Amino acid sequence: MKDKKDNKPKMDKKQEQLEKFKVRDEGETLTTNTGMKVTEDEKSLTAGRRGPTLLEDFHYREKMMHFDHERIPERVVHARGHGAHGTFTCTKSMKEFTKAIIFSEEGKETPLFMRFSPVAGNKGSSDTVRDVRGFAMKFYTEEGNYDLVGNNMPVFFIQDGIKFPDFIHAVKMEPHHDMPQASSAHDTFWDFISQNHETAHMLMWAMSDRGIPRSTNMMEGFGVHTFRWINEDGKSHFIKYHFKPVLGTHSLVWDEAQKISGKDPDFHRRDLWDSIEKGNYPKWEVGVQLIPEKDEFKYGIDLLDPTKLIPEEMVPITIIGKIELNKNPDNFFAETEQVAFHPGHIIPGIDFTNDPLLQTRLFSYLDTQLSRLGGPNFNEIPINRPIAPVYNNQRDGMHRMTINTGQVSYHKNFLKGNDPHESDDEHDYRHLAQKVEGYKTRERSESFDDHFSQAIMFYNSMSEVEKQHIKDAISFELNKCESEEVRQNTVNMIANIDRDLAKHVAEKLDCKVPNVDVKKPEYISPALSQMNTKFTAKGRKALILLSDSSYEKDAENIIDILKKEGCDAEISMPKISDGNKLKVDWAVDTPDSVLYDSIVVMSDKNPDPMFKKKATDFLNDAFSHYKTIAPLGDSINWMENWKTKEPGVLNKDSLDNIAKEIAKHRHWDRKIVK
Ligand code: HDD
Repeated sequence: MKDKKDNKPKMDKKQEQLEKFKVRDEGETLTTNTGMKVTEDEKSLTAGRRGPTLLEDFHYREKMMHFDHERIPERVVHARGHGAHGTFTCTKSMKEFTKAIIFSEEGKETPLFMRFSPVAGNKGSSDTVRDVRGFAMKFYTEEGNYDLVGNNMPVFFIQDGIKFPDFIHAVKMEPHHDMPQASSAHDTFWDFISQNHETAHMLMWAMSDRGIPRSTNMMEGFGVHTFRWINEDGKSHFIKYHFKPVLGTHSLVWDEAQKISGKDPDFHRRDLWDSIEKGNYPKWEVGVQLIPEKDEFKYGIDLLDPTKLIPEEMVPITIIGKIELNKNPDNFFAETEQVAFHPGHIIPGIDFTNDPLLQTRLFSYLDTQLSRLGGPNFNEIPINRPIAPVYNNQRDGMHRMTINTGQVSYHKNFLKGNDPHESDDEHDYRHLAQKVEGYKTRERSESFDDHFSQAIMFYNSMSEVEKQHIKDAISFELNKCESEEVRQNTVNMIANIDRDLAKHVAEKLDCKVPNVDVKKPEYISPALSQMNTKFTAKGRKALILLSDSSYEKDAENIIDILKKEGCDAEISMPKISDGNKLKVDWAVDTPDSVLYDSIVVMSDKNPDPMFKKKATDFLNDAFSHYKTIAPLGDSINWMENWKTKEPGVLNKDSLDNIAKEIAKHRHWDRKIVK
């Protein structure tokens, strides 16, 4: 819902609730935590002007005590993350299939908070590492919080959560020396991969371009597991959630991603923050694949196996809503750090399946909050509070906020007329009456045994460019492994996916390719290739470098062309004081080519030497990252001749096409010398 005056989102119920907890101290006097006004905050209390500090200094002690304890344990996985508030709007009523209040009425808006997070790195690591990205949503519905804790990839590395600690130990830093930070390029990860072939499909995703997204706003999201929807008649459907970014799904290239990690480790966080501040609200279309219970076995793919997806071409996605992120948090710790997701936070109309990964997750998320947030009352923290009222007999514990009145805190009771009482409303949540039988066992159904068909499908659904990126990524990562056996084991494993892929890696790393009869792909899913996504200049950013202010007019023209297509531009000159009319964002030694989607240079013959060096580097870097560039004026002579004839290299005659060229994302048909 938008406020008509300034197009800013109106305050929803969650924002109204959060507002009550906000502290604004403009014009206020400093106080202690007990509210006493403070008259001196810079000098501790000492015995004499040059004497020792006194234990009596209650103000100093309170201030230091709080500071000493202001860190909490970071998340054991997904430690680094950034988030925002927004709105989910239902665009197609799904009442027929689910009684979930958020999906049952066209036009219904539900407040939500989303957090995005690489998995392996520590809280202080970088945004653009190669990794899976968390895609976690908390919907604040009138019937309770609904958490959908997904990823930007639709499958997972393992089939059963009992292996999660093993997998995470393998991917995170090795315990003896705590390296490498935020990277899967090391022995233990690849040892795990090559000893656990169920990882094959997800490995292809992680080593593909999906592992290095261009932007949070250009990431596809997935619920991963098959869930159930239950309608008012108690009828169940299987569903899989999809979130399609309106800007399309796009990625960085590996060299660029690594350089960004140094130049701006907050690249994704900053981009999300800036786009919301500018009113370019990130958006996703929300869709589901619906599978009637009777069709559970129709596709030959076990819906309970989280290493498998159902191709969109097999079961099409029905678009049921949209997400818009339209408000940045006011306080990172209070909101983004303290938000606590849990796949078990559901509402009537939603239910689980027996996917063994999902089932095990249902234990872990509650449990982990105890050490992270210090006790069982974390749902009382403002960001986690439901907008639905909470009444039960749970009491006390660390940091309890509510004051539950009265004598009675148990069920059943006579003294309070049995309140709070159980609901007898048919609409409210009841476990689906599912027939379960069998022997207790630690065995898995044979339908979980096929580990390679979908890895083969994924690899073969990629374009040649994308396949090459997978080959390069695996070679890079394995090259960082010290154990020759781990490298060979991995080549042995990927030989089951594609011979050419295995050959490429083996040749680079001096391994042998085993003779494996690779299965023919059973199907190809074009929707998996990022070549078939949406392309737009919206959300992109160009850097325009000017050697002097005589080019300001030309720069303004380009900015106009770009702005019309929703593409931002920043200006750099030798010094920021060099601008005449135009605001100069950066002195030329501050920005970097890798932080932009396009580089434009306008220069005369004798620019400042630093400007010339930087602008040449920027153009060459952007060229080798397949980006649109425009070397204008004398800068055309700073590039090798052949490059200026390559696709996406504009000159003064083709400059008007700049937004169209940027919208292509990358010019893959460019010859790049590697
Ligand atoms: Fe998990 C965090 C997503 C498997 C145990 N997970 C976490 C977050 C996301 C996911 C997005 C960050 C939430 C946030 O922003 O606070 N996890 C997934 C997906 C999985 C998955 C999509 C597979 C389909 N996770 C998984 C398994 C287990 C866990 C199998 C354990 C059995 N995950 C956790 C956790 C975390 C977590 C240890 C760490 C912090 C937290 O929960 O709140 O409980």
